[in-house]
Amino acid sequence: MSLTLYYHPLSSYCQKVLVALYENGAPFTPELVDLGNPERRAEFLKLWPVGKFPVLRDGERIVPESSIIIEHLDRHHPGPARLIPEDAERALETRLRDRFFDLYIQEPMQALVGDRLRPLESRDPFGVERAKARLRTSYDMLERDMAGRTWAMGEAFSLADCAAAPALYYADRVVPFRDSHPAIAAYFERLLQRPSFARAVEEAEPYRHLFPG
Ligand SMILES: N[C@@H](CCC(=O)N[C@@H](CS)C(=O)NCC(=O)O)C(=O)O
Repeated sequence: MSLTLYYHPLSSYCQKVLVALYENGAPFTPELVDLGNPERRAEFLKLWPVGKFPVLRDGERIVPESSIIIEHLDRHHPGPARLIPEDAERALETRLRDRFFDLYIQEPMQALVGDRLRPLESRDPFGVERAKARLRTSYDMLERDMAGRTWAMGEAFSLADCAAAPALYYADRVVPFRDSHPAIAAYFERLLQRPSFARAVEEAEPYRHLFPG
């Protein structure tokens, strides 16, 4: 079945899936979605009314949600890189780490970026402080966790690293960690050098000016 990825190159969750696709080597057609264009938005909402990307089309099947897309690729289009370990316990641990990056790094990062995009009178200083505190707690947890590890699950690159790379990339722009958290900084450097993520970052470059601040 042919694969189409509905995405935007600047989007952190889309980059998470791009990293998986580039690791896996599965051929796919990229379909850039401009949510600011009413026609394109309406077409996209027919696929996934929630209106969030990435969304993968695999033949007739529509697969939303970045983690589920990566699971789908691993199961139905396995490539050289298996991103979910075979071992059930390690698979569970990998999914937990994926959830950690999505819920406790991406989510507060998105709240902070979203606040910058609001008109001044609609900003939410309380929400901003709460999101910053959540990020600092997550950094402290991750700093302890990454000591002595190459990737989030140890030696094998996994789903959790796909989630980590764009989450940390943008989180560092809103609450910098490189001076305060050396183990995360070293991990992030490895992620930046990883060809799959380096490619996603390079492809986002023409849109970088759209990132606030
Ligand atoms: N849980 C979703 C989150 C996806 C998400 O938040 N995507 C953002 C871009 S990074 C989006 O579509 N934003 C547009 C909007 O909310 O209107 C996933 O893992 O795919």
